[in-house]
Amino acid sequence: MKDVKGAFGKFQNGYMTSIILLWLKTYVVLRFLFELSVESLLEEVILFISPLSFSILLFTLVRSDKFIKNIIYKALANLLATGVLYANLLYYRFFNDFITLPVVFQTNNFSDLGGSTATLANPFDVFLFVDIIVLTIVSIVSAARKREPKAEVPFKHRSRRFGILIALSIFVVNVGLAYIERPELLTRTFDREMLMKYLGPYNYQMYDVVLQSNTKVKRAFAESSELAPIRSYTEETPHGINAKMFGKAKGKNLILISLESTQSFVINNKVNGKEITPFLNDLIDKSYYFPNFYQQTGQGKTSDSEFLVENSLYGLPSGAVFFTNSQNEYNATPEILGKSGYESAVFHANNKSFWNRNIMYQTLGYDRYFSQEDFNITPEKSIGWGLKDEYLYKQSMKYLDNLKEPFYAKYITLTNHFPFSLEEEDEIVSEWDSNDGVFNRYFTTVSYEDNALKQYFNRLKEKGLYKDSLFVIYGDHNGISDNHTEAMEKYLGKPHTPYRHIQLQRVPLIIHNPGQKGKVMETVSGQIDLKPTILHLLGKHIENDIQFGTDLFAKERKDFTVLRDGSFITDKYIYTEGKCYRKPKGNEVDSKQCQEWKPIAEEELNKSDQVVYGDLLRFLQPYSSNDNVDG
Ligand code: GP9
Ligand code: MN
Repeated sequence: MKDVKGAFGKFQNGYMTSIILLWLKTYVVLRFLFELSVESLLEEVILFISPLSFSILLFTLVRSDKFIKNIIYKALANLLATGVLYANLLYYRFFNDFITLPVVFQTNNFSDLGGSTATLANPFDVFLFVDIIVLTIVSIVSAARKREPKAEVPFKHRSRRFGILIALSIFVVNVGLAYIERPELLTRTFDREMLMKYLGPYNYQMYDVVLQSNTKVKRAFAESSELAPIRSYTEETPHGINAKMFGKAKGKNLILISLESTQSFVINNKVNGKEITPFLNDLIDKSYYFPNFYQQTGQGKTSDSEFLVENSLYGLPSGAVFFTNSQNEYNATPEILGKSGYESAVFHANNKSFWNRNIMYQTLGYDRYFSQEDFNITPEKSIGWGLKDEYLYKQSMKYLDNLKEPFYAKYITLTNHFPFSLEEEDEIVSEWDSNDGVFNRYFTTVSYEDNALKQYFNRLKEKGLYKDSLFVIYGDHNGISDNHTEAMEKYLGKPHTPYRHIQLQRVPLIIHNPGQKGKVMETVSGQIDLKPTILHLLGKHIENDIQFGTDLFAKERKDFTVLRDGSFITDKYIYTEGKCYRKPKGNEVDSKQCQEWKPIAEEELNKSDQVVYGDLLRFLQPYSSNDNVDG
């Protein structure tokens, strides 16, 4: 009890008052001056408590027994915290985003901001600093009144420890509640807006510093000599070129469509007697279709798939590489195509800071990013995660019109995202009838996605853009997790085994070059293979690059692909959870059968991780491209 008194008892020292004022003013700014979407009572509670732990910690750490020091430290600490808060507010008013370390070092961002500070600042902002001034004056006056300042109750070590303990406990409760809303928030990062909402500005800023410093440390220990063995490894794998296919779509626009949570098992399949994806099924008959194409994402989900596709590098074993390594040097597809005169743009109607896209897309070399703020999103046009796919496509047309041809346009769809909600009027197939609502609804949103794509193709045809474009359409990752195995078993009529789990990681890949004949390509492949495939089709072969994938049309490519958890698939076997299974029945066989591939799979992932952690592409000579390879 004495500790409680020691830590909090002396209001006149301004300890508690400072804590409460910083907490409350931060809350008010968070809640009313930033436009954070607070969607539930729990989110309200989290937002309310989020600045408290840091407030306690800060004033506990700086508290001193000496009157003058106490006054000065308290004021400086408050000024620092309020400064961070205010900097975020100004930054938000300009960029509609929060400060993260990489942008602090991008000088153009801050010079933009600096030039506009006068317009961004509001006279009422001064109230953010009023408490500091008032508290300081009150403390000085009360100090002056005391005859013997040293008679102040000393702030014992025990009391400081107690204050820290209270701060940590509140932090744990804060994070615990945040995890109820968003499991794995700290390991996967997700979105700056979410972090700000769930951690408060100070904890968020500290988290950001830890995350970015971790990356910097790993990078600092990397040396250019690490590059040679990795290059010789990636060059060992045949990066063949199919002479007949090379340049098949030369000069065309590239339209890449990431189908949210779309797995291959829905292709050419039915629900309640109706085709689930009639448009894709038709398109497949006029395209190259890859039934053995696997998703290779990790915790970064959609963003990992983007990373794999654009760079032919794997995402990381934990966290989202879009957050952890957004400042690396890459040779990504948009940058490469940009050097050949392509204008590149991404269309995705979500918060731009989700998966750190607004930062990462600059690094990857995109010219434009059309995000939530560029679309007209109304409740009628939205469902689940936001703008319905049909409006994403529809509203993108005017932007597409303004892109210089040839262009590279990437669409990231959203409607087929967990929990797969759809209004009845948008249902093309009806829900399936198991006990599992999520699984039943999945068919309706996949079918909606398929139909929206059909409308998009019609629009492109009307505009005359269809024939001049190469289409690459792929599923980003699985949508039905192992929480729905019972329904999946019932639907497929097959027991769920580790073998089946891997086979369910197949996502559709359709490469459509208008006018071509359809062909089913059985090669075992993954998202890692898309970059060389696309570039070769567009007639670009990149020297001086590190790519772990292989052109899907190359004659000498091996039937082999590795998933992020180390599982792998060959033409005959699947290896997962330490066991080897024979295709196509999935019976377990002696693990020796898979043995020869195991070290290759490990090496593949390790080498790619080494490239990313060490930012090794910065040591490469600038790439050269050879447009006239004839195989
Ligand atoms: C978010 C969207 C979905 O912007 O890409 O992300 P996911 O949860 O699928 O990774
Ligand atoms: Mn996704």
